[in-house]
Amino acid sequence: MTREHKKAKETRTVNKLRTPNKKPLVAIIMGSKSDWQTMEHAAKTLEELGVPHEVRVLSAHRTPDHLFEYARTAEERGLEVIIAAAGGAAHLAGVTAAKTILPVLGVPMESASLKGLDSLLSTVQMPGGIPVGTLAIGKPGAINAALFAAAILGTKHREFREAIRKYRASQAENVLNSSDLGWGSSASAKAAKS
Ligand code: RP5
Repeated sequence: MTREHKKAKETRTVNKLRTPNKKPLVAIIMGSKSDWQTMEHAAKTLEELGVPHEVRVLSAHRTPDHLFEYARTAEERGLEVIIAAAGGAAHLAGVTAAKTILPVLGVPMESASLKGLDSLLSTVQMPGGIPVGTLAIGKPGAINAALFAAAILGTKHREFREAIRKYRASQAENVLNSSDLGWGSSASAKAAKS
């Protein structure tokens, strides 16, 4: 298999519809398949919440015409929220927001040269009039973008509100289960002896 064939195959793998039986309500788009390692955390979180979604690689710089068409038709195709992730001179979220009135959540990718500060600033600093709701750099931003998307959907679809409630409860339980690290009691016993 040539390098080009391999690349195309990998891109098709990322581009698949994640919840094939349901109409996607959320789109995760990203500037490059190299962003997938981070953005799969958004997809996993949406899966956990039962939110139907699709994933596409689309670039503001490398495939501008495809991006325009995708964003322009997103609303009529039934999408309700778009999560857009890009790194470097990250225009993906802003350009997408310019072509749709759907809420667009931007996730700045951690870049090699500037650790994502470039991505963060170019995603967050939108001029007044075209908003992009920007999340944290990298994995936490990817997870929170999914949770935020579900919260937006939750204002209209009760099942996603309930899914977020369960997610929060299980998160709290996990923290409480890990809160006894085994040193608390012996440390206080030692302190009591001295
Ligand atoms: C951006 O450039 C992408 O979103 C990615 O984060 C970054 C690097 O892309 P590759 O050179 O890895 O394709 O457009």
